[in-house]
Amino acid sequence: MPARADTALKDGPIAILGAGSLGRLWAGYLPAGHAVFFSHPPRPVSGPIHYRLKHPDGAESICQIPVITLTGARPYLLLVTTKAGDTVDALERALPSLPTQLPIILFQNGLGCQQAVAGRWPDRPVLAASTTEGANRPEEELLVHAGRGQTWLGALTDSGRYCVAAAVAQLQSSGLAIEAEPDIHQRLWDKLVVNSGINAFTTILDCPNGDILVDPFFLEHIDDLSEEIAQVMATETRRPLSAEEVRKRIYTVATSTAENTSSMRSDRQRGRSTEIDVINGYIVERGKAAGIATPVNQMLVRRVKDLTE
Ligand code: NAD
Ligand code: KPL
Repeated sequence: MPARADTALKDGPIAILGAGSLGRLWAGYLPAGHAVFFSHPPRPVSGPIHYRLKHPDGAESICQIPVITLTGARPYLLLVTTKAGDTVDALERALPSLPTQLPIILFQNGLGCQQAVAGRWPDRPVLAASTTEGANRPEEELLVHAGRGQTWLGALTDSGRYCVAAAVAQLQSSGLAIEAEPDIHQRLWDKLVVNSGINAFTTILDCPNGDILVDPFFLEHIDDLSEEIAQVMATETRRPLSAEEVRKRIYTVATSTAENTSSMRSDRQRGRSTEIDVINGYIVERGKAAGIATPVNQMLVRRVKDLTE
């Protein structure tokens, strides 16, 4: 792979699978003409996707991103910005048409989906991103970049390791902050800790992130939940957190994002399936594998599913 950002077009565009909030964020920040969306089969290609991108400072820019079919496509990178539950299926459809050396970058929250993709395509260069960027679509043709964050990129498969530096250089042309992460599994776990302590509570209580901190239901369960997360994390990562550190991180992020609607609450409000299986559900699964009881995580999974399925 070439290492310089200005070689993108010579070597093909950056293709994005999943033209939702995060896909539109990357497409909107990449230099004009560098990003394309893959069409979403079986939906027909209906010309470019137009939208307004509202930046964190309130300024707006207009985006027009081409939509291409998979047939004959030779992209330079593939950004996968589908929801976790759609990702393997989306790649099953897309990858047979795409070159085997194409770097695939997964942007899903939670864990489980990343291992499923790397396990299904071990010989392809598969990378994962963990991002604190926040984007949402209050209207069909408006993408709001809620606040500037940071993205870390690391390899999930052996061949992915050789692509990290060039992919980072390429994505830096967006102006969004992104850097290589040698231990992406740890980064994904660090984010999982926070999502496991906030998303389900905001969905069950139907409240913004900050409001959970004074709710009796959250206060009843947060200590045991933090203990479960810490115990499972200790079996899974090189830099585990104590239960107290888990609890502190959950409080810190719920406080700093107090007014936000979490992605899970937003999915429920829109009648979409949630990512509970790759958040608290993943902790339940890894707990089972390690012989660690996770009753609070199980209860949260059940309560969210009762509301959304
Ligand atoms: P979204 O629902 O807005 O976008 C997903 C898009 O994927 C939708 O447009 C959907 O139509 C499309 N899609 C589904 N199946 C497809 C297929 N087979 N082929 C092509 N497109 C398909 O979701 P989002 O908010 O953009 O989140 C995407 C992922 O990124 C999630 O896993 C989320 O956890 C993660 N993430 C999002 C943000 C954010 O700020 N939005 C931040 C961090 C991580
Ligand atoms: O990542 C988030 C999400 O909503 O999925 C948090 C950190 C909880 C911010 O809303």
